Amino acid sequence: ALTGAFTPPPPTHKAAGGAGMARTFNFKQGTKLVIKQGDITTEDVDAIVNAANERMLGGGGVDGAIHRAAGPELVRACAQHPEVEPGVRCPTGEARITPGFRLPAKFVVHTVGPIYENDRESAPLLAAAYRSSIKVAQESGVGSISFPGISTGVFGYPWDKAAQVSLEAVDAALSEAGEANSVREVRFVLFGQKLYDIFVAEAEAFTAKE
Ligand code: AR6
Repeated sequence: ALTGAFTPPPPTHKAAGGAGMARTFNFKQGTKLVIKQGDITTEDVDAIVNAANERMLGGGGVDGAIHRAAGPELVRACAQHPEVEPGVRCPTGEARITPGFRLPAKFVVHTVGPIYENDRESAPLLAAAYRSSIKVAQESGVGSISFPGISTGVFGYPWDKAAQVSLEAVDAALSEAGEANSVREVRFVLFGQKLYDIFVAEAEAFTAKE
């Protein structure tokens, strides 16, 4: 009765449950896609993406972790971005870039995902956050970039839907840039195993579609 219940993990799959699990895929225009479990603040890439809020002066979750690891210079660099309206430095769906200061990453791309309301309103805003992030990264010649699961924490986006929208948005942004694309590797760095598993499943379905 248990036949087929156990499938050996693929070679890139490290011990189940352990931090450091990672799977590698490819977007159709050639950029490498890595899905991994871990802490984004330790990523040794050109840029890490922060799931910020519109004020852009820090917060909880991954935002708090990035500000703690980058040091107090980060909030000062954020504050230098002008307010586009009172209290808003980065409207939802847009992105801003700063140096990474004490982080291994050279840059932090700050973006703001939506507070989840419903798919019709929230999906275009989540997609815009990813596309804007890729765009500002490309403008700085970024070759490798790590994303957290934007909006999957306090902003409450359902995880399976977030994974689908996120991967499709990055794929579209990379394709749109054409020859001008500098981004050769995109990583999703997910904190917990459940979100990691959901992103892996979506990447498998997504890359099989192409
Ligand atoms: N590395 C990777 N992922 C992390 C880390 C980390 N060090 N820490 C948390 N996560 P959230 P949001 C995951 O709530 O939903 C902030 O207060 C976390 O498990 O950080 O976009 C901002 O200032 C979750 O999967 O961001 C905003 O006000 C994901 O990162 C608001 O939260 C995002 O969770 C943004 O909400």
